[in-house]
Order: sequence, then structure tokens, then C-alpha cells
Amino acid sequence: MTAALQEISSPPLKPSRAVETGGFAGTRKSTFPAKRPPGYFSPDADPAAIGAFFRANGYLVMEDAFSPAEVAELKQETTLICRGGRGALEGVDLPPAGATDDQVLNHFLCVHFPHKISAAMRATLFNPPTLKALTSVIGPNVKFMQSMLFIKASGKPGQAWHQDEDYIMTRDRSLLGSWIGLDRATQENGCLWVIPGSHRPGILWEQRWHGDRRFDCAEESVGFPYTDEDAIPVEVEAGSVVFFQGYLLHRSLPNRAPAGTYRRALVNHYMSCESLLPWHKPAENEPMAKVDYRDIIVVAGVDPYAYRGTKDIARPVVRPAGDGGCASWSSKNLQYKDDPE
Ligand SMILES: O=C(O)CCC(=O)C(=O)O
Ligand SMILES: [Fe+2]
Repeated sequence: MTAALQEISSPPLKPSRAVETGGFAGTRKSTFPAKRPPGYFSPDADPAAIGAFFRANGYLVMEDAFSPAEVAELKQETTLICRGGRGALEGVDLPPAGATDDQVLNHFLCVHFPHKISAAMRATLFNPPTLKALTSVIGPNVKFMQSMLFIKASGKPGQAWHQDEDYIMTRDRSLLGSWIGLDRATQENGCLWVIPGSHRPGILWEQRWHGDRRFDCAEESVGFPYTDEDAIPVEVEAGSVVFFQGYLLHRSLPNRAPAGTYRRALVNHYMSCESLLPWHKPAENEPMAKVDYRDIIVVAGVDPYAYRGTKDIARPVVRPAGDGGCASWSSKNLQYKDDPE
């Protein structure tokens, strides 16, 4: 952590839509952010309190889930992955040999499926405080299917409003993102923002190209009955985990912190083992109702579909960041709002 990032002070908190559900929040060690909205728990918190807050609000923070040593290891591993030290990455040329760590980290916004090439990233799936939160929220039987490593160097864009079930669809709305902060995440460096309670209608809102350079190439959800004023920043210390429901509207803004700083986060996605995962096209003659993506890892309890076996399908791949425009992301002719007429 550089001195510059340590000194960032956060704007005052505004009133939050988050519903206070009461209950024991545990014993707190983290000191950042100094003033927390509701929903920040520690690993010794009561599972019933964790579950109640999550059901009402669609997110929660588990502070101090990863130790400083674990976070340091994950940051080293991030640089190694970006150097190509854990194998090839589809979708981008690797930085040149001899590049500095900063050059290497600036080369990427986000690497998908890092757990496929990194034992350290894979080990995060079994982090005990994470498993406690997962089983408090999803139920006893939990499987994992996807990881993303966000690097987000200073100057890089955020992600526009979206719901993760737009991309990874479960049959029982059990998708859950586990967003592990590897750097202190602040409003300045592009922390996550959520609209508390926005998971409750259970609607997947329309998505459109946003034309907004603050965001990467993925589409933006529109037409929902909330405004940006309803959103709250989820500022966290490195080592904290933000858990959020697959229908929760969330976004992040660009990293506007000084050059040479990062807002790294490793995100793992989980769901209940009871649901099939229709996450690939049906094979020829395969009914849609049978589709079940089996490149999964069971992290808690039992998998009633274990008889189907597992498969090794996903490969690490780099997400387009919009640096050179988003044309290659879509066949549509994508214009930005500030493009000259
Ligand atoms: O970290 C971010 O900027 C966005 C993350 C996100 O949308 C996700 O993990 O689902
Ligand atoms: Fe997301």
C-alpha cells in the first residue's frame, strides 16, 4: 500500500437504504472505513445475523476474512499471473519480457478464471470465514463455478450497473459473488457500489450499451425503479470480503487514485448445489432443461448431481477494457456519448 492511498479520506456517508436487521456483528478488528453503514460483520458473527442482513439487503461485508499475509501472497500471485508466469492467457498479448511490475499490472483490467492456473487463487474458495458466510446465506450445499481477478490500475474504468445473474444464471436465484479486497477499496480508487435491497424484486432488468467512458465494455442495466442516489459505496479494508446476491444491482467507478496504485479484487462466484447451472448452449438434441455446467467445485456439503461427474472446461481469459474502444466486444457499431457527431 502506498502512502498516497493510505491518506485517502472518504466523503461523509449519506443515509443508506440498507435495512438494519439487528443481531450480533462480532468483534471488529478492521479500522477502515471508520464509519460503516450496516452490514459489516466479523468472522465470529452469529450466522443467523449474517443470513438476516443478507436476505433483507442482498449484500454484506465480512471483515478480516483474509490475513495480511494471505493478501500479500494473492497480490504477488496477481503479478505473476499477469506476467504469464502461470501460463497463457487468452484474449491478449502478454507484456514484454523485462516489463516492470507496474507495466505488467497496467496491461490488464480483469483476468477471468484465474483459479484454473493458480493454486493460491483456488485456495481462497475454502477460506473459513467465507465458507461461514456462504453457508449462512446460501444453505449447507454450495458449489463454485467462476472467478475473476480485477486489477484496475489508476485510470482504468469501472463496471456499469448490472446484475450477475445476467451472465451466470441459476435456477433458484442463488448466485452469490464473493469479492475479496486485495487493496483497500475506496470511493476514490473505484470500490464496489450496491443498491441495498435491489435483489428483492427478482427481475433481470433490460441491459443496453452505455456509451460512457467511465465503464468497461459490458452493458448497463436500465429501467429499474432506483436512482444513483439509492446506491451506497462499499468501502473495505484489504482482506475483507463483500458478498452480494446475483440479482443485486451493483457497479464500480473508475480508479481515480494516483498513478501506480491499484484496486485489486478477486471475485469468486458460488451458488446452491441444488440448482442446475444452465451456463452453456445445449449440445445437439440436448433439452434445455438438462443443461448443467459441470466445471464446478463443491466447497460445502453435498452435491445431489454428483452422479453427473465434473468437467474441466474454462480457460483463463482476459476481459476487454475498452482501451481501444469496445468494437471488438460486440458486432454492433458502439459509439460513446462524447464521440464527435
Ligand atoms: O470489481 C468491480 O469493479 C466489479 C465487480 C463485479 O461486478 C463483480 O464482481 O461481479
Ligand atoms: Fe458483477
